[in-house]
Amino acid sequence: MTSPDIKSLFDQFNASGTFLEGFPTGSGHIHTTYLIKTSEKNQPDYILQQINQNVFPPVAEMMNNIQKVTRHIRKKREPDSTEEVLEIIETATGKSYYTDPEGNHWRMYKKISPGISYDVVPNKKVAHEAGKAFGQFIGDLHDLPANEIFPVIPDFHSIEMRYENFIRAMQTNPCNRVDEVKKEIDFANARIDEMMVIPRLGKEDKLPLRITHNDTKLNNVLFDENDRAVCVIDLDTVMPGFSLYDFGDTIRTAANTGEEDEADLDKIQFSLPIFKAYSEGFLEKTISFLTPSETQFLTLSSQYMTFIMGIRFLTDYISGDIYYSIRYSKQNLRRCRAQFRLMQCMIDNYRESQDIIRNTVSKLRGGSYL
Ligand code: ADP
Ligand code: GN1
Ligand code: MG
Repeated sequence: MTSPDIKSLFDQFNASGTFLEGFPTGSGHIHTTYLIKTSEKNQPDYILQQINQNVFPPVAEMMNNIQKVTRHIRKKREPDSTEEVLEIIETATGKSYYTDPEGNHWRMYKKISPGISYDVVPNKKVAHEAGKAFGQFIGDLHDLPANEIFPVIPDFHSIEMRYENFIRAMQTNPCNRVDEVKKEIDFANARIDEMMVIPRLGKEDKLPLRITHNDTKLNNVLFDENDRAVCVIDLDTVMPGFSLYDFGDTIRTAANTGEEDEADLDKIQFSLPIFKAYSEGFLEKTISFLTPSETQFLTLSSQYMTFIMGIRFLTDYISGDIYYSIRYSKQNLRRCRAQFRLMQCMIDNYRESQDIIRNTVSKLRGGSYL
């Protein structure tokens, strides 16, 4: 692919400041993201993204969701708040994204400054702050009617759907990779039944449907220099969902002592202190509305989200790496192995994790776990 002309793309948007330079940034797996710097010190920098249309075909609906969500949250912020809300920069014609002559869709955000993102958690404060930020996010959206949000990727966290896709990929075996991943397939098959607990609760209406973020990995919250969380980003998947998904996915990324694609599985441990710090932050902001069935299954949700990502990475590896962007040839397989190892560590630490949740809930509820 030829490099895009970042300057002329920048010119399509209603931005202030003069284009100085633009280069790739971030470690997201979905979009192609560029940082644009402007010449003036008193003007913002920008984030330009080429939207991944394979993953998000309903682009207009997705951008409309993001407009609604950001406007809703912005109305709730005090004018002097240090927390920021993602800000879409409109095009010169007032649209939330620009379509180039080849049909690629582009959008631009104001860059959050300094906007530090972490792939691996550096300390407990970051975990606690991330918990508060993602907890607050669900709370901020509790009064946004669910029918106003378009389900951009239906069944996004449905393990049934992900497992079916995995079985189909194994049967098709387009790249002859199935023999290489027998151990991972066995792990998935051995764990699937237990993971059905959460969807079953959903079907029995035991989990309230809320508007959730659905992609709460640690690097989707930005921090300032003092490790305070300032902005939740990557709002593409904001949809009706379960609070458990949001809790579990940050634990998957933050309580892992290794990278998401760590090859040395001995470096992957489940950090109970980080689990505790995150849980305390998340519960501080959500305890007023979470139901007992939600708090009871927070611990299991970390396994659920880790398992689902392991299955998705494995499916993508078997399918020939068509969904997630990869930097080297077996990255999806390494990501899968790391998820399954992490899940095993979570299983080994289940009792201790559940005690942490119980104690935190009791403390916040003045002595009662329920
Ligand atoms: P992806 O879906 O590919 O993960 P993201 O929207 O999360 O895309 O963006 C990728 C990365 O770009 C983020 O992890 C973050 O480092 C950076 N980024 C995105 N939006 C902003 C923003 N508004 N301000 C600062 N950095 C940003
Ligand atoms: C993707 O966009 P990004 O990199 O924040 C993916 C998530 C996965 C994550 C795994 C739309 O998130 O669901 O949890 O990779 N996003 C989408 O790291 O599929
Ligand atoms: Mg992201």
